[in-house]
Amino acid sequence: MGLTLTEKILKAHVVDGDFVKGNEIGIRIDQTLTQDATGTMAYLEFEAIGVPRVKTERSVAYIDHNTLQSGFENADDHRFIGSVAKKHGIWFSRPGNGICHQVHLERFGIPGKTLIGSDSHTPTGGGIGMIAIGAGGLDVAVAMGGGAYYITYPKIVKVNLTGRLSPWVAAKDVILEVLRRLSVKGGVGKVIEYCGEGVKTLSVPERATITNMGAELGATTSIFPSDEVTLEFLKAQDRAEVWTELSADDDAVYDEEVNIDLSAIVPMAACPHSPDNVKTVAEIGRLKIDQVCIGSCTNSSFMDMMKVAYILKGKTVHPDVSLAIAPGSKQVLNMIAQNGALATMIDAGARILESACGPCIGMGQSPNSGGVSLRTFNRNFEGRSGTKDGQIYLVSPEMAALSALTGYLTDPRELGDMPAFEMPKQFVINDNMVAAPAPEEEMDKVEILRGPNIKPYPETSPLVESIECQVSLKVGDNITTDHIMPAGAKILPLRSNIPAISQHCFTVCDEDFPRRAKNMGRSIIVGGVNYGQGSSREHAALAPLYLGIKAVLVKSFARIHRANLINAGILPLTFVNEADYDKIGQGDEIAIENVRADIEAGKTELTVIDKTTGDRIPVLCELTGRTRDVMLAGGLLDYTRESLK
Ligand code: MIC
Ligand code: SF4
Repeated sequence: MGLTLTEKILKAHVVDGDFVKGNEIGIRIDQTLTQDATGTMAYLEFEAIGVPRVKTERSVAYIDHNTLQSGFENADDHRFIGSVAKKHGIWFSRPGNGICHQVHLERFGIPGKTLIGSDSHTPTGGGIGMIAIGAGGLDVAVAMGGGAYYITYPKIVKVNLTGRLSPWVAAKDVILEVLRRLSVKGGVGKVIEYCGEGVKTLSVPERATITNMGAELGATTSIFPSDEVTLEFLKAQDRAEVWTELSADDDAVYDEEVNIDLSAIVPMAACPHSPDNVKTVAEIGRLKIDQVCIGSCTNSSFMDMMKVAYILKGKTVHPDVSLAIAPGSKQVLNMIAQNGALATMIDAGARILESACGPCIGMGQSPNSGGVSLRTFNRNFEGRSGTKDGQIYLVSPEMAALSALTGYLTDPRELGDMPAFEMPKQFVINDNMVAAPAPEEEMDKVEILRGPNIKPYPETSPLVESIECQVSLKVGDNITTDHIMPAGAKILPLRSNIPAISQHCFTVCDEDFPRRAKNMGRSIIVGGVNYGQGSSREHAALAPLYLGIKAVLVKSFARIHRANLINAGILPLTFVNEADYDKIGQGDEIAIENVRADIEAGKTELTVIDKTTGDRIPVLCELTGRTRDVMLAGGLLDYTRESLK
């Protein structure tokens, strides 16, 4: 029986566990990446683990999220990360060098290698045939220390691409179509593998747009084969030597199959407030817009920028629209500066932003009240833009650029004939904004620069004998990590200060939650399906940990967030019968008796007693050997320290 591409790469990297579907397997990690918003915590954890030099083939620390620097905090964090990187063998991509996923694809990604990153869009690397997975900061710290990364052996979905995209229809529309069909929870526990004749019609950046936004499916990762198109891209990056040809066997067996005819896809938009709320332009109708933002790790490649410049050439942005553009990397920005495309954008009235995440994570450019904003990004969760009632639509760069001129959502096919946009044969290469680590013999001389905003990891304790407390919060379905731990210009600077950031935990849903939870001392949270979707931020587990949350009881979890809860020593529980969700209310007194002994004994079904109503609610606590030990120890940090002793 043949193997899928995913299986081939996983098999070559498995170091622990049986290679059987549904099992937990540990894989060796070749590369890691961090960004600054999750990086400070990841490096504090790496320091706490106590391994002097990273053991990976390549680890890179990027600064791309918190680049507004409206106080001392961000600049301090950048210096901290830079100094840790220098000391411990990590490459440091300085602020201004670009968005982690874009730069990693250009300069560091290697087909067939494994990559984990403390950012949920790490699967962008699947665009060049990597198994690239988003993870919590602590998992990345452990991988840097040489530890395995654990995933559930995934189901593998084949997306068979046929045909070719019509003019002005984009890779963004392909992934929007996949999201429309599968939904934001359709990818949980799965790897999405793209195959078929249509693959070779897509360039590497187009493939990367698709794998990037696979994160919004909840998928473990997405991957494309490594073929001649990949080779051409790597050649143009002066990296042909890292190329290997990789694809699935012809007789590979998949768990599910989806067929997509590229020529049948039309321009679409994900409407507020979910990436899977996808409609065609015709279905949305004439929508007046206030703002357009082009950029983010989804759509900020050189080719995206060239298409945008072509559309803007000689025109002026509509008087009612603000257009902001953030090219994804220094390489992209430099190339469009050199070839004149940047001047074309400036001429049309675009507001040029630095190569960073920027508005995607609410760092500036929040739309006006109730404003309609078209963005080429990947997430449009409520409030994420920084404007509570902002109406965010996710679209392709082509649609964004044309709409910025017309003032309303416009189908880019109205542009008529499309010129042939050619991938460059040679990109402009200058890695002068990536600092190399100090040689091993000099690492002791490197001083770690710690600013006053950097506070230690919150206190943990081994799992208690029994849990007796109240329900401090009850929420509904599809709660995102942007609800649990919001980002934006005000809150992001607190990422290395858990006591301070926890004051904002869940305030999007309930302003009183942090105070209430802290007053209760210990409590649990109750939620619906797909709890914790979105970002990989472990702060969505660390802030609840700090506020005394002992367990989270929901209908179902998103993958990374569940792992982060376990890493933080918070019990992840799911209802055996989803209908029991209605039986338990906010403020109820609950008890989970002998929880430690039961988990130690390997029991997976526990009982939550609702002392307020008298109900006995069966719940699942599915922990394997390793995650069980992590939970008993009080979290992954304690467990790793123990196991290194
Ligand atoms: C995001 O897109 O939400 C982020 C900001 O990149 C996050 C990471 C973070 O919260 O720091 C992610 O996707 O993991
Ligand atoms: Fe940055 Fe946005 Fe990409 Fe997250 S999704 S890494 S915030 S550009």
